[in-house]
Amino acid sequence: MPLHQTYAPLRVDGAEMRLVSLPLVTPFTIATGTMHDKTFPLLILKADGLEGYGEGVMDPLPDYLDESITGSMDFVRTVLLPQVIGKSFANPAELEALFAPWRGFYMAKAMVEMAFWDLWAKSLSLPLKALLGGTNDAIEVGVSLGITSVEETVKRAVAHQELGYKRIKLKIKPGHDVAVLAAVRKALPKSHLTVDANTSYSLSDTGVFRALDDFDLDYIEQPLAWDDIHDHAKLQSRITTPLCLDESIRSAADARKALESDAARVINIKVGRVGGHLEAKRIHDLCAAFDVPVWCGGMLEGGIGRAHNIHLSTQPNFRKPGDTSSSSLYFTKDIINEALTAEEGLMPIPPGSGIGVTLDWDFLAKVSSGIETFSK
Ligand code: OSB
Ligand code: MG
Repeated sequence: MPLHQTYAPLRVDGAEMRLVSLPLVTPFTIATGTMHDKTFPLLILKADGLEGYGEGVMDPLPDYLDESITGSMDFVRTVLLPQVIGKSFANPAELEALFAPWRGFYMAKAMVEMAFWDLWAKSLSLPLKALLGGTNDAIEVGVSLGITSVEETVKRAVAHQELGYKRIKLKIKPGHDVAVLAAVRKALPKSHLTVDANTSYSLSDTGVFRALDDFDLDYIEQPLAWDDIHDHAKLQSRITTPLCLDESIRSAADARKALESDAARVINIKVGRVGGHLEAKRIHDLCAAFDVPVWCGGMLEGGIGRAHNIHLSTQPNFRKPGDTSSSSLYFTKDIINEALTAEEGLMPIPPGSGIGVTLDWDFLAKVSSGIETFSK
């Protein structure tokens, strides 16, 4: 079903935005810091008695990319929602076009756009994946393991391999790289292994990446600065392991530059990072044209963001396992009624229209603050 097709317009009657905070089962450490809980804005858009859900992936402070929860929520409240509420849209592209003039705020735009996709899919009684052009009934998933001691990392990598995860991703940072890989590779000689440096190295560390070439990694994710595609191309020319970009790709235009300059041979797509499902699809399609595989990254999402990621990952060029692992690895209790659980590394697509999951309102009330309502 072509996305530009005009359907009966859907009028957005109102919205609700709140902040949700869930404790993490285990603290999650990456090169830029440690998370003890997951705090995120949840947006509900309303139309025709239906509700569409979107989850923001910005962090409290701008340490992954340049958005923060308070800054982005203010932008949603004062700029984006007034552009949407009381207006009618025939499809997500019409809504996206209204946001095009604004620089940055990718995650803020994505939260609103994603909620509209869910609402629109529900109004058409279709699962989101059908509207995105997805074909799979389940998706392959891996797991992302935070930084801990070498010994603990080996234990956790082996345990997740035994659970059937299709790929194990290890977070690295300067001083915590070659030795941890040597130990995990020894324990798991055949597993698909990758590393994610979250921007913590520079070109002067080329020796570290040459040493990592010995461990048969599927790819090395985002070793260099978040805004530097050029230096990634230089690094790729010096090593054999494929590079994968995460933070550096904010748009299909960025993806084109990375692909044309051989700065990435794999791309991690996160809907929030690129401004929504439409831009995610453009990147997906462009990578397919270059015969470059993509996979779906994660930001430790709650159930709403996780369900969006699962539908996104059904598109055919998601040819490598994503980070959308079981929500029970992160939370003892999630804000949705349905369990999102991978078995043997396969995550089923939640059935039903839209993203296919429903909010546990009683639990949500206990973990929410600052509920705001918007209407025309
Ligand atoms: O770089 O992919 C990343 C978590 C928080 C911030 C950045 C990243 C991550 C992850 C975890 O790797 C992915 C997940 O399990 O959701
Ligand atoms: Mg990453």
